Amino acid sequence: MLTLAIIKPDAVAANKTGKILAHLEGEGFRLRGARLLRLSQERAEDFYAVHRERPFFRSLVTFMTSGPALAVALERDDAVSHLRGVIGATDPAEAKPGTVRRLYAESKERNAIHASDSAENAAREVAFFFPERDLV
Ligand code: 3AN
Repeated sequence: MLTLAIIKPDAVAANKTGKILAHLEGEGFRLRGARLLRLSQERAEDFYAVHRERPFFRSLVTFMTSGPALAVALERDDAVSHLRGVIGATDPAEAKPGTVRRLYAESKERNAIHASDSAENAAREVAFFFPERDLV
């Protein structure tokens, strides 16, 4: 089963990309696709369309377009729910010790990593960044 993670601009800018990828590999995820990219405003708005009405939407889009991010397609048994556990709560102050966000995130918005939250969203989000031919 595949899921989608994005190592966000805060973590890429702070040179935490390698540590976060090592953490994910240590949890048994295998890389099936990887792309370093800078999201355009239009693409970021599309990706986060479900949050359009939330008060933090504009700020989230500004942050996600602020610099390079690394999108990765990851494979593992039970990939979606396992990755959600590994990344921890949205707010790093509330994330359990040892989770990616507790270890590497700066704040509730600048929270180092995105992970798909359902099988349906994982399928949409993997396809958003990786055409079938780009999955290895
Ligand atoms: P998660 O990433 O844990 O699934 P969501 O889907 O509720 O959390 O939120 C999507 C993204 O929006 C978060 N990763 C975070 O960057 C940002 N975000 C969520 N809630 C807030 C908030 N209250 N203030 C600022 N940014 C937020």
